[in-house]
This record gives sequence, C-alpha cells and structure tokens, in this order.
Amino acid sequence: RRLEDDLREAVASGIQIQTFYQPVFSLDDGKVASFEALARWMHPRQGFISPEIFIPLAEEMGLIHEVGTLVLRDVCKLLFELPAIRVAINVSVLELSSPGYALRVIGTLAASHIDPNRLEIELTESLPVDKDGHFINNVASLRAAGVSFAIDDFGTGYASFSRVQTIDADRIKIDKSFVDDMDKADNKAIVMAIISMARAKGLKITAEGVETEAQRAALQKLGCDDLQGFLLSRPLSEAAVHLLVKGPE
Ligand code: G
Ligand code: G
Ligand code: MN
Ligand code: NA
Repeated sequence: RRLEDDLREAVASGIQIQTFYQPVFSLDDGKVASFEALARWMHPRQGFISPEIFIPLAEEMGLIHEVGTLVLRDVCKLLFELPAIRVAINVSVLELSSPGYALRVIGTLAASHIDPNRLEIELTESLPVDKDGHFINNVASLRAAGVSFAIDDFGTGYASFSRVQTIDADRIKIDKSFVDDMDKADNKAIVMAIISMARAKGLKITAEGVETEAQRAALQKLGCDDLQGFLLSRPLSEAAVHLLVKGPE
C-alpha cells in the first residue's frame, strides 16, 4: 500500500491524526503563556509519522484542509475545557488561500463559544501566496474577528519583515536554527538584529527550539518574550495538558 492511500484513510477516519500541544513559557514569570498545537499521525503499522512528512504530502494531495479541520476541532475542545489557556495552530498557506477559510474558522470557534482572541495562527512561508486575494481576505477577516498571527520559522526561507507587514502579524517565532547557532559561537548577532527589528515594529517575540540552559539565559538577556523548546517541555498529549493546567485531581 502507498502512504498516500493510508493518509487518505487516516484523514477520513480522523482517529489516527492526533493533536499534541507544546507549552510556550513567558520569560516574565516563567509560566505557561500558551500552547502550540502539533499534528501527529499514528500510523497503524508504521507507528508515528512526523508532520514534516505527512503535512507536505497532505498539501500535495489536497487533504491539508481536512487535516486542519481535525486539528481545529481538537483545539476547540481543549479551549472549551480549559478556559484560561491560549493555543496557536499551524496553518498552511493553502488553507489560508482557500475561499471561505476564515468564515469556517470563525464559525467553528463560535459554535464552541470560544473567544477568537484565544487562537493564534502560525504561518510559515513555504509556498507562494495566491494572487486572487483569498489569502489577504481570509487574514483580514480572522484579524477582524480577534485571531492573532505569528510568523513561524522566522529568518528562514521567505519569512521576513515584508511578510510580517503583509499580514500585520502580532508575533514572530525565531527559528530553531538561529537559537542553535547562538549556542555554538558568538552568532548572537543575527538573533540580536531580529529582536531589535521586531521590537521596533512592536512585535512579540518567541524563540523556538530552546534546548540548553545557556540558550535560555542568552535569550532572556536579549529580551525575548516567550520561549519554547525541549529544555522547557516536549509536546504533550491532551491528557498531559489537563494535568499541567489543572494539577492532579
Ligand atoms: O511537531 P513537529 O515539530 O514535528 O512539526 C513539524 C512541522 O510540521 C512544523 O513545521 C509544524 O509547523 C508542522 N505542523 C505540525 N502540525 C501541523 C498542522 O496541524 N498543520 C500544519 N499545516 N502544519 C503542521
Ligand atoms: O515549524 P514549527 O515551529 O511549527 O515546528 C515545531 C516543531 O519543532 C515541532 O515538531 C516540535 O516537536 C519541534 N520542536 C519543538 N521544540 C524543539 C526543540 O527544542 N528541539 C527540537 N529538535 N525540536 C523541537
Ligand atoms: Mn509552528
Ligand atoms: Na517554527
């Protein structure tokens, strides 16, 4: 069987695609500021398949919309059950370029009685933006409803300050590759430049992929708002998020 057939089946049944949540910590008080929802594919024979494999495949196959719907459904359930938290979802440019995407998201939030301010959309510039305006219209509608936007993997590929301006983003997420470099040598210069430019534009700053105490200390000193990475927490199951937020019952 081809992986494509398995993915089509997984998406149709829903249950093999699961959502994990990686906590993001505020540097102000060290508390959990939000969670990033991350899709996981629990393949019945091959075991766990990384989103780095199946998300691009879903994009090629036109299934990314269904994957996004499954993740958003999980996220709305969690937001409903835990009224104090905020969650960020990763959204493909293909989803945001699809007519009616914003209305579907806003409708799903409304049906679950969830304040759109509790949802953030992380956008990676891996694909070109559509030319017929659907992307911009969706972003504008979501922003008007209260959904915030972050530029993911900032500093890589097409993610740049022009992208920040186009979608009027609230936040940048400094890519793990820069955080890694910071540790090795005196390669802090890039991170410092990103942070000072982001500050000048009034953007919130999250650093991703923080794995060492040295990185944490350096990023704190440079003035990041939030940190995310294996040093602080791996992505958690829904049950583990409940335990973290509410404590053992
Ligand atoms: O969880 P992990 O670090 O392995 O994720 C790998 C990549 O897959 C990341 O770039 C992440 O943004 C992306 N990804 C994870 N979950 C989703 C999702 O629900 N939708 C989209 N479009 N991308 C996702
Ligand atoms: O592209 P995006 O930022 O959405 O990717 C998130 C991915 O990065 C997730 O798959 C998550 O599991 C992974 N990740 C999060 N923190 C760390 C970390 O500290 N180290 C490594 N290697 N990966 C991380
Ligand atoms: Mn992300
Ligand atoms: Na990222």
